[in-house]
Amino acid sequence: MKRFTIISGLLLALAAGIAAAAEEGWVEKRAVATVGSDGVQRMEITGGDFYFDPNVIVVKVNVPVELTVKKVRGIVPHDFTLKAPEAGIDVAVKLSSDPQVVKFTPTKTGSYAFECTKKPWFFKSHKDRGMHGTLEVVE
Ligand SMILES: [Cu+2]
Repeated sequence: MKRFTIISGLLLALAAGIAAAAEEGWVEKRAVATVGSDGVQRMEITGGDFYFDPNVIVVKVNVPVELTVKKVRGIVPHDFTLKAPEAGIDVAVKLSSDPQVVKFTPTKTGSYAFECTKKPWFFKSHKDRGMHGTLEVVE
């Protein structure tokens, strides 16, 4: 009887672990933007089902940023949304397989979240399925 309790306890813990992993499949993909000879830091970001690659992007403060955002082929619509008015950033673009360039200059150091805001009715949001990341603005 005692053994049965221990085994069912272990199975419960295992099931909980699997459920947690399925809920959040987010794995960090960090990239540091390089400053071009024209003084602009550039980065390409690809969105897919349900991720951004990279999903942690490091940029320098007070240096212009150009993000090239695009979507991998697929029928699911995605967007790239980064609202950080305190740092001079206000971005919301629908992703397409044609790359689009987003420009801004971050004016304040800090970590700013970006995400896909899509949420089909009765389903989990794309953000909850892993479509989110962080822009790290550093000195
Ligand atoms: Cu999405």
